[in-house]
Amino acid sequence: MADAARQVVAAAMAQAGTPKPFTAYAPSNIALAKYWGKRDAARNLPLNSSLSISLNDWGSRTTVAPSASGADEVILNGDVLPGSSAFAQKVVKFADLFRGERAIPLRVETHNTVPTAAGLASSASGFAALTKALCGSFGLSLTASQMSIVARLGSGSAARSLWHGFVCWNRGDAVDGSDSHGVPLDGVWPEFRIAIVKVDTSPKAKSSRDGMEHTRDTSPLFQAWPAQADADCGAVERAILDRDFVALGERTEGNALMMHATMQAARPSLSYLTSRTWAALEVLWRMRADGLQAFATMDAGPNLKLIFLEPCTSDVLAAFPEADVVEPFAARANGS
Ligand code: 2P0
Repeated sequence: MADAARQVVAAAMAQAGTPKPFTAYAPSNIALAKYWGKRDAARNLPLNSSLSISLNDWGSRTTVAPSASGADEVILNGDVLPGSSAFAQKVVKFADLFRGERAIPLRVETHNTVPTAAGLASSASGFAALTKALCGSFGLSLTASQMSIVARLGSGSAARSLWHGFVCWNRGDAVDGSDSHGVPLDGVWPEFRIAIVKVDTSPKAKSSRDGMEHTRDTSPLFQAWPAQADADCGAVERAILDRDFVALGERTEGNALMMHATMQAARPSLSYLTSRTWAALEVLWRMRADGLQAFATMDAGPNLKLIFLEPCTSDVLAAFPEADVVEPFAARANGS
């Protein structure tokens, strides 16, 4: 059966040159309206649309080059990885999409520019940067939308990491996934801030991929999710276009808590949130009752991401002194 991602790569690779060293950067992203659940696991197509904010110079910088050793080499943050490592295997498998049957050994070096202490997953920025670097190395002239389709195959959230700022990943309707890719929203919101509140650094028990499959298959609450998630995505987009921060924050937090509620109702129950997450939420909710306009969202892990506008920065940092604050629309460092 047709798969738009594989077809885009195969058609472009028919004209490809020999690989040259090429470096690309992609930002990490946080979903304000979440992706949780697939309608097609083989093509990695989502049940619902999602919308994110990119994290500016927090992301992945990846260089693809021919391998001098004649074998694939995968380097992460300066460490040469054994071929048996899960990361190396994912990278090699993704590069195989491009190489097909051809023996083209590659050296793939990735640096994550997200502070390790932030406890953020990097598969979104990683697969987006890898897609850009592979395309650049082989001299392929794919559009950003086409690269988003290809990156999606590596990791769904990577479809949103081809752009800075707010990005909507439309679920699309086509069976082959040709209309399931990111679309950047126009405009900037210079006062927009994200604080990463790290409450726990232990590794997650279940991957997102397994977690969303388990939720879809066993949670009686999940049947309510796809329609509500699409409605939330539309409402988040409208709130951004209207610069209505409270509407945006309320939808964002409600969407995240509903996603986690579907997991809690799974059988057996799945929870990425810990007592520390809930304690931090209670601090936030008390402050909000006192007038602070900050809202939380949580992904497949216990840490919180708070969204707020610049004038609230000192109040947020007073309550969460360890938080890292990201300015998504600030001038970017060289190369990002
Ligand atoms: C999101 N997450 O929208 C949601 C919210 C986690 C919670 O996308 O299976 O690594 O590789 O497509 O993209 C994380 O899942 O999953 C994710 P796959 P992915 O950001």
